[in-house]
Amino acid sequence: MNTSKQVNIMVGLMFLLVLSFGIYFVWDQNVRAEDARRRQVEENAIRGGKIYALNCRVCHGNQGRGSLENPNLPGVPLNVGAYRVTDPSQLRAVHQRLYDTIRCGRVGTLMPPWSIEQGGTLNDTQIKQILALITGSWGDEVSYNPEEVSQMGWEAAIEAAHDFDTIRTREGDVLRLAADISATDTVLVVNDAYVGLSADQLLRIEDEVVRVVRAPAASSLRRAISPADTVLPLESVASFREGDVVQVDQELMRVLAIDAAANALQVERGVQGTVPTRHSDGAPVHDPSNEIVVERGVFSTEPAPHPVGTQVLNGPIPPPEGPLTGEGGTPPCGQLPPAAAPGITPTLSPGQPQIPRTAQPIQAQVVEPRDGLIEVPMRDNLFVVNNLKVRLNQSVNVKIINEGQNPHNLRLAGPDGAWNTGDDFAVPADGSFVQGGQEAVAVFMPDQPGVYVFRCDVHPTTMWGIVTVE
Ligand code: HEC
Ligand SMILES: [Cu+2]
Repeated sequence: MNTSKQVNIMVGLMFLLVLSFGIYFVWDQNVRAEDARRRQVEENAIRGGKIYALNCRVCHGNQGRGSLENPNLPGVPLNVGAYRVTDPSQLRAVHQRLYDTIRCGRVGTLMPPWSIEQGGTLNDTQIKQILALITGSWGDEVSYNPEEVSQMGWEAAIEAAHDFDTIRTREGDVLRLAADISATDTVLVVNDAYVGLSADQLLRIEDEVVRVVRAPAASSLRRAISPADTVLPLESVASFREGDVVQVDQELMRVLAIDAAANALQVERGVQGTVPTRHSDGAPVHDPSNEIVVERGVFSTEPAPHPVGTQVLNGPIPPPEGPLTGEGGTPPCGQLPPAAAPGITPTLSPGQPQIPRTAQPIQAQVVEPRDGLIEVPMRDNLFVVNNLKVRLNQSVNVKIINEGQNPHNLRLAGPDGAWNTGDDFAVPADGSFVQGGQEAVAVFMPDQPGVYVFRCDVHPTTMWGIVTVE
């Protein structure tokens, strides 16, 4: 082999080496750019989750499932697949609608305006981070996996809610059950009841919500006391009762009398074999039994047994009932309710649920079946027709047509007037929802005359109507 051939081979190899470095470099740049984009959308969705937990869960629920999570919540479900779109033009429309609603609120409902220029507390970036949470995409670019990103955001929201609701004990542990409770026990023993509970406060234990009936007696000394003092000056005597045994440091005392005017307890010192000692200013004075008397299964939850060690969290804050957005003042930007003919006030059959004042008006125009079919178009968020009339013992096909983008359904409370019971009539019949652009039919066979209400389970404060059976 001569030298020039060797040189040529060397040059060729060097060239290949340089070329592969170049390809690798470009490829690596792309991968890094892609990684950075993923991280950006994920981080924004997670921030959105935290902002959500702070501001929105009181109405839309800890998990973002609103009225589906708990019928007491007025907010619509936001943690649903329908918002996590993968089509770019659809994404733009969904983003715009959510953005307008969050910025401006929705007139005539409880949804308040959130943007700073509308008197709210969120800046534009924070609102867009909430959009990343709901849709799983950042900006108008569909993300690599909207479903996965949105779920990350909702997990962050649930975790943040848990953190906000955690109650800490004096030892720095979290508040927990110190004994098992059955579904009917009304006294909870906890690891430390000196955590500032008050009567009527709601607590959350797993999926159950309980209401504090009697908060454990607890306050603190307003001044230091000597071993001989029989008057305890307290910050508040409100939670104490005569006859209680209370604990201060290691000493137990019996409450003989309560002087509400002086905010003081008269006590017998050193009972049950304990020794009177000096106690300093600010020392906790409390019921040593660590018992909380509660009402079980409130806030539409079910009483259930809970094992020892289960965390006891601050419960949900009951959602406000008003004022409605835009009520009595200038309506905020956009989102005006659809112009509706003034509604009628129907006379419902006895026992039917009351139509909430946030509901769409009941139309004067009555719609009856044609060839055994009633069509009920729906938009975001209303029944386009909501005053239906059918014949007793005649089966009729009820078809709902979702012309909007949100999920909807139609549910009749039935003659028993209660939701989600055996005599309900629902479209779709299996209790699912109809996504935007889709429709569903179910056969309605009314066998009792009367005037019944129906609503959409996803929008139970706004989408309502009536069916007259005669
Ligand atoms: C005081 C209760 C309340 C609070 C707090 C609240 N919402 Fe709402 N929100 C509602 C109600 C009620 C509706 C339903 C309006 C309707 O039926 O059209 C709604 C509707 C929405 C919708 C429209 C859904 C759709 O497509 O129809 C979005 C988005 C939304 N809320 C986001 C938020 C966000 C984000 C926050 C927190 C920053 C928040 N909401 C806080 C009550 C509330
Ligand atoms: Cu609906």
